[in-house]
Amino acid sequence: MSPSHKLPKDFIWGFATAAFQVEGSANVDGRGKSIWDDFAKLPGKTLDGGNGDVATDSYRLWKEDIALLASYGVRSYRFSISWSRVIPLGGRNDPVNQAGIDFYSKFVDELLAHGIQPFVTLYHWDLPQGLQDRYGGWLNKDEIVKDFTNYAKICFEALGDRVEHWLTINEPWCCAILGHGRGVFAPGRSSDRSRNPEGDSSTEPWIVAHHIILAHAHAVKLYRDEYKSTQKGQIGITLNGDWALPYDNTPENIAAAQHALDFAIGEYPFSYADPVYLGFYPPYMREVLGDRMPDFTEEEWSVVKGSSDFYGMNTYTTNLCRAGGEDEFQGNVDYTFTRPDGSQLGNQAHCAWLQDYPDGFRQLLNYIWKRYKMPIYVTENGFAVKGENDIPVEEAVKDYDRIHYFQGTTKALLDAINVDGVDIRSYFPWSLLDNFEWADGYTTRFGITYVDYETQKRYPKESARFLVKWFTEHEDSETAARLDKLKRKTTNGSSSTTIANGSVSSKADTKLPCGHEEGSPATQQRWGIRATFMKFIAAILAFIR
Ligand code: GBH
Repeated sequence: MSPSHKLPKDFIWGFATAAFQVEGSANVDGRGKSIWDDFAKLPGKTLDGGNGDVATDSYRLWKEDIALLASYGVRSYRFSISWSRVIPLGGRNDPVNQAGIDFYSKFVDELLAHGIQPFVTLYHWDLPQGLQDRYGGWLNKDEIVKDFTNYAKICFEALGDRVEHWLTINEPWCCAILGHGRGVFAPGRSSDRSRNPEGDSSTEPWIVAHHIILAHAHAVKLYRDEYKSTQKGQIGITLNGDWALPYDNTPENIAAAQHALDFAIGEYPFSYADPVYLGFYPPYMREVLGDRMPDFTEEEWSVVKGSSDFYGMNTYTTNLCRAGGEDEFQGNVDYTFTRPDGSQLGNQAHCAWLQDYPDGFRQLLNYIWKRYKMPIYVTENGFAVKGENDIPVEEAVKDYDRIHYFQGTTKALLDAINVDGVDIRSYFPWSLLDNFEWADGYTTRFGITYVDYETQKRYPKESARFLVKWFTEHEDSETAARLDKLKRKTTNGSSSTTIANGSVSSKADTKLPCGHEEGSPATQQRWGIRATFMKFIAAILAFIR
């Protein structure tokens, strides 16, 4: 493969998860409640009535999950820290839970021992319930900014000597709009009294969004002032945003697509990227929101502007945009996947909001690069195969629609880098595991690994095989050599099994890549021969010794 078809030097790839979606063990080792604990248990909040009490049981199965990552041969793992494990009640004067810190500390050590770089999110939507109860959580500027900064400080202190990549907050749009506008996510606030007992959708989302940006910015300032010079890491925010195409060539729909981007990349009805990277809100936001739009003081702006070392990007799809519509949260733009001629933009996923359209990914990467001129870390990208939850595991692991999606996005990624010249530094498919998909419960599966929720067994899907092979083949050879050395050094001379090339080194265990004794019939067959061979070699070695 010619060098121009490779990924750039030091490119980071791996898989992603979030604490509440995988950890479970809600009442274990001193963890306090998060706002998702009780919310998920209210009738009608999740599609299947699922909650986070067990999830993929990853708090208990953490070593198996890391062994699975190692078997895939990833270079990095993006996971999030549960704030209420570290500070059960959440606040700056509340007790710190050493058991929580110890858990993440040994987790980071184990990752590093396998040559896997931790890529850590501080906040992926699981606010301590204690702070929601005490002062309304994100609605209270003075308290939440101080408490989040204090929580961040504890994490930098405890893990910053080993963590080189920090994300402050995952997708503020979702906390603001889904949590305080539509009321479909915790804490479940909106003006819709048939849905939520409290809230004001016309003001709270903007207030919350505003405070999130400020809390993020203060955590970054703290890191830069007190830790960066010694810990030498990168820190930033990660934003959701999908590409927007005009529905047709009419001027109003072309304008609608730009408005969707202002509200989206700028983050839907509330631009996050413009304030963080450019130091202002998009004028269109002000036009729509008028005096409901909060503003920062000059002093606040000086903390907010430039408060991210990179552009953290979570993106999944592309929307066709039509002017009109009542939905302020989408910038009064209607979304569709159906073109004027009736055809679909791409393959439909299990969730209504997602279709496969890789060219949109490439265009979005270009748009962000031109607008913000920041290196881009793609921190989430993925697909939920339609009906995957309704078929047996043997079929679910043959996830060809997901492979199709990733074939498209990996090619788009490479073209954006090598043809368009966009500075992209990481790619994390969502998700390592099928997991608790928020309001969808467990009905929607985003994993590249299938999880049987009854047994908690993990089964690599075909898409995992595709991705691992693709990234292994496209890694720059110097980077690969450097990272392999790290792995060999830290794993005591043995490189672990990777599913990319199927090679098994001398000291690698004979376990399946799913980290359990057995896999699906298909997986069993594939690994059975290799395992038998390994046992044979091990027996000979034992005999010689
Ligand atoms: C990510 O958000 C999350 O970070 C992750 O936790 C989650 O598991 C993953 O997506 C898969 O969903 O039609 O109004 O309900 C992705 C961004 C923004 C995509 C909200 C879905 C639904 C809008 N999400 N969007 S709505």
